[in-house]
Amino acid sequence: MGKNIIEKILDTHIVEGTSEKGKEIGIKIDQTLTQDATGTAVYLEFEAIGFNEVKTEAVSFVDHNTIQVGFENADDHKYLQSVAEKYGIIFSRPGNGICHQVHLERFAKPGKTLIGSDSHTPTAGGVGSLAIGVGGLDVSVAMGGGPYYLTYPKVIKIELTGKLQPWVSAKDIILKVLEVLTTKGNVGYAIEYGGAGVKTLTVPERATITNMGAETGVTTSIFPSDEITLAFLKKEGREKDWIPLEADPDAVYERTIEINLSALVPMIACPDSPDNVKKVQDVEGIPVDQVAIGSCTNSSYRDLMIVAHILKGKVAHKNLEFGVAPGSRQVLEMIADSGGLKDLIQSGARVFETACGFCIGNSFSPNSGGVSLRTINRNFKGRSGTADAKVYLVSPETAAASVITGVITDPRKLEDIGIKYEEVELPDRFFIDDSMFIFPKPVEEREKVEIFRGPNIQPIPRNDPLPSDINGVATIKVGDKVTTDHIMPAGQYLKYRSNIPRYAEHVFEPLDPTFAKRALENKEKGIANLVIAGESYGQGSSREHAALCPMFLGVKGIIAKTIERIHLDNLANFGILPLQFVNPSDYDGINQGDEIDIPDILNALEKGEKEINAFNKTKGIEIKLKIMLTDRQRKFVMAGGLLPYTGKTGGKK
Ligand code: MIC
Ligand code: SF4
Repeated sequence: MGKNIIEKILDTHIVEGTSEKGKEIGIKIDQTLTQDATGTAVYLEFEAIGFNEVKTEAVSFVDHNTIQVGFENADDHKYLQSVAEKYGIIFSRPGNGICHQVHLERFAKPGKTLIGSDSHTPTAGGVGSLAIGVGGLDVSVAMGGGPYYLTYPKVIKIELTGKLQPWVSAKDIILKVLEVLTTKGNVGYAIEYGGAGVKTLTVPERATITNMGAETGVTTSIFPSDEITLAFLKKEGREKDWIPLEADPDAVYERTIEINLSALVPMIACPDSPDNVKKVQDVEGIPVDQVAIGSCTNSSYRDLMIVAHILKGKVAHKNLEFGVAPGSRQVLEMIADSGGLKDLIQSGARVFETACGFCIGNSFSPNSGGVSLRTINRNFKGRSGTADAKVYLVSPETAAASVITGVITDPRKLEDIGIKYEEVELPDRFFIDDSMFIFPKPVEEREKVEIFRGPNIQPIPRNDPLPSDINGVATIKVGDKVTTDHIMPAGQYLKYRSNIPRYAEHVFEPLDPTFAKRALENKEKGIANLVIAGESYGQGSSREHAALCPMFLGVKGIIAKTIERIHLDNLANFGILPLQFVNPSDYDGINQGDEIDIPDILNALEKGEKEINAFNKTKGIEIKLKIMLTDRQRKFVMAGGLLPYTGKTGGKK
């Protein structure tokens, strides 16, 4: 039987387990990436485990926390740079660009495995790399040479036919995919693109699609590696990295979804979820307060040049604020060179630094109740930094059209005001300048490197072993689709990522600002905190802080209808029990504040039980729960997490 692309790459990287869908396997990892906001924890953990050098091609990027109000972010940058120099990691200096964009340009390779401590790592799937977003501790282990464990995924094929019409672009394709697959129910799946339509898409366009595949919750998304991939790698001076990669003609898929590109129209994700997708024409006319173009989804040369072309000779509508953040230094240099930057400046764009910036909510927040049109990938409530803002996700074309009119506008209408569609030609060679990377020194020189630890760098706290019985309370009850942005908000608190006790003060703040205090009080009284949740708990970001900080507050278990992949692994890594209702309707029988016991839990884990009974003492009801742990994970959850299991403390001070 033939293989699809994902099976081909997995099967050449398996080091533990067998190629059986739904079963846990361990794979060898070729490349790793980290970014600063998750990276400090990754390297504290790497040090705690006691590794002396990296075994992967590892890159450490600084792109998230570049606002630097106070000393904290700068402390983090210095820590990261010194760790990189010590252990032989490539360091991408702040200003060099967003990790995924830069990795795609300079490092991503077809056929290789990549894991990154950021959920949008699958961006590299645009060149045919098997790229997966994971929690930080999993990256530390892989950097040290350990396998990365995942469930062998079931593969969905998205068959692209036809060709995009003018004013419709890659973002509209992935929004269409999100309309079909939604943001929940896709755990255990991966997406592979195929069909004649693939040949009509350049690598940056493919990368927009694989990037935002993260929002569906699949393990990864990938495109074949073909002559278009080769052409892209040539432009980057990396043709030697190319290998051809395609599915066998008789490859088997779990399900096939067909999208006819010729029939696709501009799409928009409405507040407050990336799957609340509509046609732009159906929401046209809504007044816009802000347009923000950038992020790892849509800030390539092609994306910014189409915006520059649309806005040439125009000024942003007086009722809105307009900002652009180029994805990388390469993109910025190239739009400067080709005149696009001038057109943007003349249109009134506020040109931000090449970083995540507004996408993570640390700057350019919208006004109260404001409508913000963004080319980014997430519009969760409050993520922009303004709790009641209404964020819409759109293509660069729709964003630019709306900059001119001041209202949500279908870009196809631009023709009515005399703006002709012009395809953006990619230059033969991209601007290549690796001078903002610091490459590893020879091993002898690394020994002398002193690691910088400013006051913001605190060790990773250690969890206690799991008690034999859990006597707990439902400290909080939340609904469906609670994201890691709800559990562990980023934005203004990002600077505490390396200081867990301080960051933990804000756990669940967007949903219940009293949670952290209440949880700590319970912990001090020896009462276990339990979180009751609906479907798709922990979707969104890979931040392990959404497990680490609740752990610090004494959270012992999450009882949910379903839990998303990366978050589930993070919970296990830090010794929090991921439990799912056997009967989802039991969710209704629990109220916040109910006392809940899970007797004999340790014993159940030891014996490999798949289910356990919990008792709601307040209501006198028994609740059947599935224990969502593999045999491998059980061992370390019993010990209080992976670090205590391996006898490691939480990092040096
Ligand atoms: C995000 O887009 O939510 C982030 C910020 O890039 C996160 C990582 C983080 O929280 O640091 C992600 O996607 O994993
Ligand atoms: Fe940065 Fe936004 Fe991409 Fe996350 S989604 S890596 S915050 S640009």
